[in-house]
Amino acid sequence: MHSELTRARVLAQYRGHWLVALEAENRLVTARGRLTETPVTGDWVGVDEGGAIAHVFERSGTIVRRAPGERGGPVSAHVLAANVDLALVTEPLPDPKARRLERFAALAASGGVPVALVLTKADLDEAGYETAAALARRMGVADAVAVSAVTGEGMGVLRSLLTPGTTAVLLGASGTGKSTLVNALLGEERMKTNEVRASDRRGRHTTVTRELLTLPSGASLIDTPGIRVAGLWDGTGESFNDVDSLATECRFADCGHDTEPGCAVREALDPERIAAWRKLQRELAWVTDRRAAQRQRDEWHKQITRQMRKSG
Ligand SMILES: Nc1nc2c(ncn2[C@@H]2O[C@H](COP(=O)(O)OP(=O)(O)OP(=O)(O)O)[C@@H](O)[C@H]2O)c(=O)[nH]1
Ligand SMILES: [Mg+2]
Ligand SMILES: [Zn+2]
Repeated sequence: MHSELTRARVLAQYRGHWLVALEAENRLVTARGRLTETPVTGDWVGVDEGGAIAHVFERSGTIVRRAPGERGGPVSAHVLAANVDLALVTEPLPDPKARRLERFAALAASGGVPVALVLTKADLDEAGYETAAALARRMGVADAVAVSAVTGEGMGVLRSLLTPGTTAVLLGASGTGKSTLVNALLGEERMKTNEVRASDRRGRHTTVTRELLTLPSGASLIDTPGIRVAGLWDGTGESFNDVDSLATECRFADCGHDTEPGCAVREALDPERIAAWRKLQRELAWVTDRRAAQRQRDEWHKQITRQMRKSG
């Protein structure tokens, strides 16, 4: 069916246009008719002879968040990147926020994407490596690195995580130094970077598109705009395996790891870790409710339409 299509990778997504990598060249293309999915950065697509995307191949490893919508409005999914093998979750030293790391890690894990912690700006913190190791232990993440684009510290370790032929994505708040890392790995100033605000060290949302770049090693890396709201959409994946496995040893099967006696989770884990888990669980319960209500409403609409057709 797709024999006349050329396979290509989406490098960047614009309004109604996509930059795709064809075997011989990069080309800006449109889309043909109604696609089952809107192509996103990292997608493998089929481009037809007229130069339009006609097919989106099945994805593996996606970064999906809840689209930031209006309060009370419908909830929907926003796919940030597709066919990702590793998420590099970034937070800056000397004061990396565990909560933010846990949220981004959950987002990646929920799409089946393994996580590595990347603590940036290691030149500003002498204990960066120890902090990275401690956070990784707490979060149950195997790979953690403290890097500095200024001194080059940790860049070798970071490079070793980026296997040729695989795709990694940088995920983190604005100003954490994602684009600076991309430039350091590329060996050229390809991406624009910007100083953080002096008052509160927040970034200025310099990067505005999700862009897939090929590193000299042959690994692909997706730079993303700093995410303001990383709302969960579909569970927390394996990012809270510690809570989940300890929970089987709690005295009560429905233990909330709060004030119940015989709680194995509270016995073993840091209260802040449990608090982070609880916060994300509450948010997910809300999203799941909203999604169920929407599905019900859609179903109801369909039924009404069917009945009106029959009687009309
Ligand atoms: N001291 C120090 N500063 C760094 C390092 N890496 C990045 N920065 C600085 O942090 C600021 C923000 O870096 P960017 O690379 O623009 O951050 P970003 O994460 O891409 O931000 P957005 O595109 O807005 O999401 C810049 O002023 C960088 O020079 C580092 O290793 N050490
Ligand atoms: Mg950037
Ligand atoms: Zn418990």
